[in-house]
Amino acid sequence: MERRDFFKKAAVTAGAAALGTSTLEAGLTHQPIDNREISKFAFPEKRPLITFSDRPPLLETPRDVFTSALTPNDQFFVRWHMPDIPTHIDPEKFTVNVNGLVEHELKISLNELKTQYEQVEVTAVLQCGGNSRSAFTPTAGGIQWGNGAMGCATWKGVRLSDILDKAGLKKGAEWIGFNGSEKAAYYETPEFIRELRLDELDDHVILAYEMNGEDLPYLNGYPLRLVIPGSYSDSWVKMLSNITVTDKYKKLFFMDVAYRVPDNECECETPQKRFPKTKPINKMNVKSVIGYPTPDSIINHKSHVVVRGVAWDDGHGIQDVFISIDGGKTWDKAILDSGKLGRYAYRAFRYPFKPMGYGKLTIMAKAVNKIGQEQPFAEDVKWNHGGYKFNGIDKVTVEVI
Ligand SMILES: Nc1nc2c(c(=O)[nH]1)N[C@H]1C(S)=C(S)[C@@H](COP(=O)(O)O)O[C@H]1N2
Ligand SMILES: [Mo]
Repeated sequence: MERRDFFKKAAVTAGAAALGTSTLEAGLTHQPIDNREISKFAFPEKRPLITFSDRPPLLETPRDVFTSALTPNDQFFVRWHMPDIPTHIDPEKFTVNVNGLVEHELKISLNELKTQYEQVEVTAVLQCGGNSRSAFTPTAGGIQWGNGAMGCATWKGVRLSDILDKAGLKKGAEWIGFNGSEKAAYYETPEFIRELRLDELDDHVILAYEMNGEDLPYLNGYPLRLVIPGSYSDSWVKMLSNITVTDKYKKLFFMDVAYRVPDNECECETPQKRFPKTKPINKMNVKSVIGYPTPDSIINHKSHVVVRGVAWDDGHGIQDVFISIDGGKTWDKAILDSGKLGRYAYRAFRYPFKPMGYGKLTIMAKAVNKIGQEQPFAEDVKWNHGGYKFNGIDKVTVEVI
């Protein structure tokens, strides 16, 4: 196994923006949700992507990538909270540690993970809870993501439950904490730690070392990350170094402050009247995104156009995707792919049609899942101050000539 060195890779990537430099403006620029600029710089193992910040790296996938059910690793979005990410990881020496309320503490090497546990695969959507945040009005605090803080990959690794079985849970074990390997830049900033209830974790939760048949890219959490199909990716801890089992929930910043929505029926509030009680964002709601055409597409009158995109939910499964080309008055069924990637994956859809008019044409997509939940019109999505869980009907306006 080769030693992985982020900077070596950086050196061979033309025009690479290495970690630790700050060539781009940080963060919170408000670009329109649709036409976002792709950076001239590329990070190691990545193509140029929409770049909000390079320290920490915040990279969004452009819309036109969402025409097929799997997202290529080199175009997969990236989100880190802390700028100080390890840049050298030795796969021979790396271990993930399991401790706390367990019978046997474990230090598992990558090699042991790959040889001493059953190897499993799951194709699952990884979506930030703040994906599409820029569609909220008034503006909700946080990175103003367009629709590309998401992707779908086939993850390979071992079941978390198999590891916990090997460690043996002690009586009273109720919570499980996961640490990433990166450090906060200032001592006041909390480290990236997530806690989950043991009874929320089912057999689909894995520790993954592979993504779409390759080692995880550095920026997506090499060498090991948590994969929780159906849940927002905020809990999918990257560069996983430590797993601690406890009897008590600890008040941690990322659990108790971030990634929460109002704990009421509509999960909503107003900027003037914030709802006092909150709950974790947890499961994903039903959503779809159009990958083609894009807002800069020019299409020909009476030509054969195929609208393409992806739809997903938290694992109930997609029943239908409907397309409207008359501003949402009438809807027609799109054709879905076979669904053979499983219930946690994107369903790719396509919808062939001939544009009969001229000028501006708006195309909308609406997904419905197997339990009848459907996307609301974007205008009807309820506001929350964190800007989480936006799932309004997607629309793209093109020019017909
Ligand atoms: N160690 C670590 N894991 C992390 C984070 C982080 O900052 N550090 N961010 C989380 C958030 S908020 C998201 S959206 C996803 C992003 O995963 P990606 O960069 O592979 O797309 O990682 C999650 N896991
Ligand atoms: Mo996120």
